[in-house]
Amino acid sequence: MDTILYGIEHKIRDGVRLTKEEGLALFNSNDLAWLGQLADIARKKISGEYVYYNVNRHINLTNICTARCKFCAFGCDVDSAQAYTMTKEKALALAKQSAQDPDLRELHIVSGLHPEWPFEFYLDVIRSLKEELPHIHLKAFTSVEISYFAKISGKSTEQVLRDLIAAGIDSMPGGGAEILSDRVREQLCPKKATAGEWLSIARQAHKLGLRTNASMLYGHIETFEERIDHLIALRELQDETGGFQTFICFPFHPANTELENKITRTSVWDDLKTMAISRVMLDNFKNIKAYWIMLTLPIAQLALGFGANDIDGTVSEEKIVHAAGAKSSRSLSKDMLINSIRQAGRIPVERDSKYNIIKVL
Ligand code: V47
Repeated sequence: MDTILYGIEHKIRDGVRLTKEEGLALFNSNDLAWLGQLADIARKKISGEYVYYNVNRHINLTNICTARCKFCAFGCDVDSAQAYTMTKEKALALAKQSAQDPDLRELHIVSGLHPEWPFEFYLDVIRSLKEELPHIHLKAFTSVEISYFAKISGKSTEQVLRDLIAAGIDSMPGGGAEILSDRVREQLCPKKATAGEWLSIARQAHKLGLRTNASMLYGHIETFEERIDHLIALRELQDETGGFQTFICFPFHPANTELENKITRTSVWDDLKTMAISRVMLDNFKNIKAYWIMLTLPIAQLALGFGANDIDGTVSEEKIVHAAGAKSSRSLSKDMLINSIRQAGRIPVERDSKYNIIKVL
């Protein structure tokens, strides 16, 4: 084994932080079983044997989006045949229907950047959901949406966050980070928040007491170096604020996107490598999520041996990645999640949205 790889193994065993060069050396290594072992060592130290899941529902208020990112098959123009919008009443009805399940704990709310809706509409939706379902955690709006709300309302991003907190959001999901590189964003998503803006909004949210998630969309035009820089940018912000709850890596799904004929779906090899490297680089993140919707359940289960300690939730009605050809189902029962965790030899734990334990199974 190369000396650099040998040194990395020692560092991980001793709990010492890896450098950018070491992260890159891991991406350039293809000893997947060894990488899995390293990630497993780090995972055991940081988060133990529990694997978390929750009971949640996604609500996407609209797919009409002014950003039209090249990697996205969900967003569309106002006059597209696929375009839809939801009224506040419709969102409430969906939420109430899901809340008939007494185990439902979280609504995950993200949407396209609608060209005409005012910020007040989003506040109104959140206020009504909170009023009708005060026991449900509202994980709503990415940093990209916060940046857009600031633009359409003329408010600062800090004021937008304050207004949303007053209306009832409890945390923010990790989407919209994509790759935190201006080069990549200029090519793929020039019309939305820059890398610096995404990070600065996450920082502001953490300072206001909101926990947020972080993510990375990989397997498109980014280099390994850009993946590592992305992970290090998140690690540095986490050192500063401690406000990230979970990291999630999203394998790019090309179907129905502008990149469809140029890029193929990531390999399982890359999915597991990226999961393992994320775990060992992000030494200050307690939770690394294997999002079964994007990975498929069998790969999410394998990912539990490559650093992951969370498998996301029951989801019900995922739309974003299914628009891009995802092969997983759109939702899963709790029993399916629990069985997959047990089959991997780990302990299933139902959690709430702040990682408080509801039930150890
Ligand atoms: O921000 C969009 C990604 C994200 C594609 O925080 C794509 O707990 C793959 O943020 N192929 C939205 N990925 C999903 C999201 C999320 C999901 C589950 C849990 C959490 C959480 C957050 O999906 C987007 C973008 O990065 N995405 N298009 C695509 N074609």
